[in-house]
Amino acid sequence: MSDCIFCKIVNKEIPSAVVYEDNEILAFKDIYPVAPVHILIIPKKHLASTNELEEEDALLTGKMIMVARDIARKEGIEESGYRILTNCGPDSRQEVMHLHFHLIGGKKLGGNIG
Ligand code: IU
Repeated sequence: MSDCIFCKIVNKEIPSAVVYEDNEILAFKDIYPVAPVHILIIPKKHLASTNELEEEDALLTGKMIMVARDIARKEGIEESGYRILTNCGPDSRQEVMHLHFHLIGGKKLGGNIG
């Protein structure tokens, strides 16, 4: 999508600190990290949020979680723990309308996610 900032990051029109890339998935450091490890895992194809997922995307989203897990391992937070979360829609405060999973860790996280 031409006006989507994450599509521009996928297309390298906007630079990002890439930590993982394959033909379907890109992972890069969040520009406003809330924890020592804060990485966004996104599908290269444009999907606005989980609301747009189709049956055929089940493997893709499964791979995104595996990528997050592998990055957590590389970042050394596998044992200390981490969160993988995605926001969907206004009540969740989703800001970027391109599906993304946040991988957050590297510190003791707050107990309230609601
Ligand atoms: P949200 O789930 O849509 O609220 O999260 C969007 C995230 O994208 C947020 O943590 C931003 O800091 C992050 N981000 C980014 O890493 N690079 C950008 O160019 C933009 C937002 I715009």
